[in-house]
Amino acid sequence: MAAPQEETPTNKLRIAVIPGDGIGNEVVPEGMRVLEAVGARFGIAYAWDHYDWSCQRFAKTGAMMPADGLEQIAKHDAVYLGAVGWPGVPDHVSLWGLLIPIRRGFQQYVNLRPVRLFHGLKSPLADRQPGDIDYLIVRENNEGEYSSVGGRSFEGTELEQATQVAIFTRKGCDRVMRYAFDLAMQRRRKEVTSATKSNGISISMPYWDERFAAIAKEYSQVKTSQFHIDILAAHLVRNPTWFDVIVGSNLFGDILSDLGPATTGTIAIAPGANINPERRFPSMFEPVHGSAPDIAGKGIANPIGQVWSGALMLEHLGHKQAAAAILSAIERLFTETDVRTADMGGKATCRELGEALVQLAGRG
Ligand code: GGG
Repeated sequence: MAAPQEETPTNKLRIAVIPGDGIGNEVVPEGMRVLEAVGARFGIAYAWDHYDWSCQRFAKTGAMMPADGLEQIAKHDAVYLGAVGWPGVPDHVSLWGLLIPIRRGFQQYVNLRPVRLFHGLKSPLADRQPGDIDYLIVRENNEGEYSSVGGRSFEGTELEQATQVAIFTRKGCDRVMRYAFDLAMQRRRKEVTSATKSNGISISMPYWDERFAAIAKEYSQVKTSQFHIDILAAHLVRNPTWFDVIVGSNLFGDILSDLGPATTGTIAIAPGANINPERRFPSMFEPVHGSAPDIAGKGIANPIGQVWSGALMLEHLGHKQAAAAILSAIERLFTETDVRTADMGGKATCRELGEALVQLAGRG
C-alpha cells in the first residue's frame, strides 16, 4: 500500500539538531528515532545537521555557540533542541549564550506549551481525570522580564544595587495575544485567560491588561478572563478545568508551564514550541524540562517531552497526520503498555521507552 501523503509540499526536512547538555543528549536521539519512524510511514525524509553547542563547548572555547551560529542554522526548516545548562557554567550564561539568542534572533516570540493529562497517567491532584486538564500556555518569548537592560552600581559597597528593566512593547504584547486568540478560535471552548499582576506591578502589568482588553475586542467570539498570577497558580491546582488557552508574559508563562505539567503527573512529558509565526526564520522545538544533571548519564530520562516536541515541529511544518500519529503513539503508550520511566513510577530506560514509541508511531 502506498504511504499516506501529507498536504505539505516539503517532504524533505532539513533540521538543525542541538542536543545541548545533560539528558538532552539522551532524549534527543529518541525523539529523532520516533520522527524517523513516522517519516517512513508518511513519506517524510530528514537531513539532520548536528551542532555541539553546549556548556561543554563553553568550557572548551568560552562560547556556547560560534559567533555566526544563527547564520549557520537560519536556512534550516526547524531547530530541534534538547536541554541547556550544566553545573560549572552559570545558568544565565548558558541561557543567554544559546537558547535566548536563538529565540530572539529568530523572532520566536511565541512559546507554545500544551498541558494535558493523559489516560493512564496519574495526576497528583485528587480525583482528576483525563479531560480535566487540557489547556495551552502561550508564553511571550522575546521580551518582558527576560531583558538585557539594567546593571549594577555602587558595586562592592553597602549601596550596591542591581536593576533589571522589564520591557513590554505594544508590538510584543499585541502579537502574542493575537496568537493566543487565534489559537482559541480553533478550539471548541474558545476561551483565553490572561496572567497578570497589575496590583503589585503597577506600570507594565496594567499596560499588559490594557493591551489584552484591546486585542480581546477584535475577537468577539472568544470568552476572556484574567487572574493575578498568584491566584492563577492556585486555580491551576484547584480548578484546572477552567482553562483553555492561557497567555502570559515571559516569566509568568515559564512558571505556569512547569506547574501545569506537574499537575499531569510528570513535567518530563511537557513539550515546547518556540514559534516565529511569520515563518521568516526557523522555529525551535524543545521540551520544557532542563538538562537534569541529577539523572544525566544514567539512561533513565523520560523522552516523551522531546518526542511530543517533535510532533509540534511536524505540525508546524505542515505534516499534520504525522504529528497526530506521534501524539496517538504517546496516548497508546499510556493505555496499551506499562512501559514507564522512573519519573512515572516505572523501570524502563530512556531507550526502551523511545523504542516503544518507535513501534507505536511507526505502525499506526
Ligand atoms: N529544554 C530547554 C531547557 O533546557 N530549558 C530549561 C530552561 O531553564 N529554560 C529556560 C526558559 O525556557 O526560559
